[in-house]
Amino acid sequence: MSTLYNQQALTSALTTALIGHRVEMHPQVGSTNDLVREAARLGEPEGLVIVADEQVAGRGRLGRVWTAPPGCCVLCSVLLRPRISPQHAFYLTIAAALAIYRVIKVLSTQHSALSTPTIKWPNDVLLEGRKVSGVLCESEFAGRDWAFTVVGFGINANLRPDELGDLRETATSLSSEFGREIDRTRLLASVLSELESLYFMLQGGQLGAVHAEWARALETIGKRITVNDFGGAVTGKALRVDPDGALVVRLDGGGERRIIAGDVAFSDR
Ligand code: BT5
Repeated sequence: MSTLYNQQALTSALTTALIGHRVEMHPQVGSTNDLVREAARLGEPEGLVIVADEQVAGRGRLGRVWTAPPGCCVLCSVLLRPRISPQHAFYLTIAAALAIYRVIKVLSTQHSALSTPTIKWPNDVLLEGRKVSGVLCESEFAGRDWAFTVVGFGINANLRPDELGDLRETATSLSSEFGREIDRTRLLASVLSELESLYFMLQGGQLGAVHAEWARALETIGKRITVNDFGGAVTGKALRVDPDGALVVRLDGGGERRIIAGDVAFSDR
């Protein structure tokens, strides 16, 4: 039986104080991140949540496409107006990935055959080594001040492997791994609750604790990787993440490189 996934059901399932004080749910949008950004520019207070059943222009980072067939995934954006220093903008990505990771980890404990989820630096949540969720945070600044961040995330909830098309090798869904339909309302309400508690930790200055939990969940550390940095591809061993979220790689050719943004692939060489 399909469970209800609409504005009223989500509003009643929410246990948050700030995130979701206003919820909009749309059958079809371009990108939920765009709608939240427009509202933010018009002065919308933080906490707005916009959800769509389908996106026709869903985005990943660096202009990549986020693919999700209609009616089966979680596609959501949240407006936040952090009071911490703009130099910590990356912590919103950390918090969102961690919120999703926490919820999927709890769900996966009911399935002893599955390994626990992991986070692939910086923003992918993986289940059984495949991407089940991605995070896209977009921030705007006013001078030195942090005006707002749109925290967007997609979670593959009820997707059959054949619906993943070309992504089949690298992506998965919760329903494929758990072998049952996922209640998207409860899933999203739980993620928003975790996101709020991590956001409150950040606002309260507990950046170190949030960073430490994220770092522990990263599967990337200790592995041999190739990462497409802005300056080209580099290969080496992922050593650690710095406090600003940068990935530190010991290069095969010697020396260390701090990677600020890039795509990691595991390398056997
Ligand atoms: C992300 O980008 O992973 C961020 C995805 C954020 C999507 C949400 S949905 C709500 C909100 N509104 C938006 O418009 N976006 C946000 P990135 O790390 O760049 O990963 C993108 C790559 O992931 C693509 O190039 C594909 O290889 C892969 N991909 C695309 N769709 C996928 C899916 N459904 N599941 C797994 N992988 C996917």
